[in-house]
Amino acid sequence: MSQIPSSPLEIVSYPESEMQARALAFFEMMKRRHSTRDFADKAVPLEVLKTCLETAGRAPSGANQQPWHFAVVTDKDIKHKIRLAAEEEELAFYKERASEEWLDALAPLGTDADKSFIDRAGALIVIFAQAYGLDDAGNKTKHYYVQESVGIATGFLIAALHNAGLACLTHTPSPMNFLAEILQRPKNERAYINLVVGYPAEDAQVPQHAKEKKRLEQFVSFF
Ligand code: IYR
Repeated sequence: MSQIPSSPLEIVSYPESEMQARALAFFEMMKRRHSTRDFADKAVPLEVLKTCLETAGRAPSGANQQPWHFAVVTDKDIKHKIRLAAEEEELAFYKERASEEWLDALAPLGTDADKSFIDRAGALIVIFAQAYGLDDAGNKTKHYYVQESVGIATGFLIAALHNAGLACLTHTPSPMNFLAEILQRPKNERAYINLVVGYPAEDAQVPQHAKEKKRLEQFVSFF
């Protein structure tokens, strides 16, 4: 490899038995993660969100360009504005835009155009993908593997939030241009996911369908 400035990789190695115990403990923790639409009407600690966002910011990305922006919304008026704009799109989706096939696929989840959980949940983390960069002079710079990079960072964030004891829902109204407008994001950014974050309601439910996960043999092959 060519000589580039570098520093040692800080990785902790474990004996094999401990590796497996740690892998299992993480799996047991992540196994309990499910999206929910039932949130408690309760503020979430900003400090916890910030720490989880630090984790998201450590995701690998194309050419380390980190082509993401996370807009944290806890202001009730802005959340409400987002709820109303989302419900307008969702109404059109459920009434006209969605194909029969799509509605059939969603039926076991029981979703509809009611997005009142946006008002209740303590925070929205609206994730934006930077389709291209803008240098100091305002010129466009190319970004690589944007969707992959933002997807990985979102995965890091979801795992971090769950680990901290918060629930979330990946909400993807379509189209979601209204998010960039309301949050006044620059023209190189596209809303990627509206992550609804909060304490779960005491009786928070998970649809049975969401618990039906493929077995390892169904989604993994070894060569
Ligand atoms: N955006 C709509 C529809 C929806 C689509 C998929 I794919 C889902 O997994 C869930 C919902 C909504 O949020 O209701």
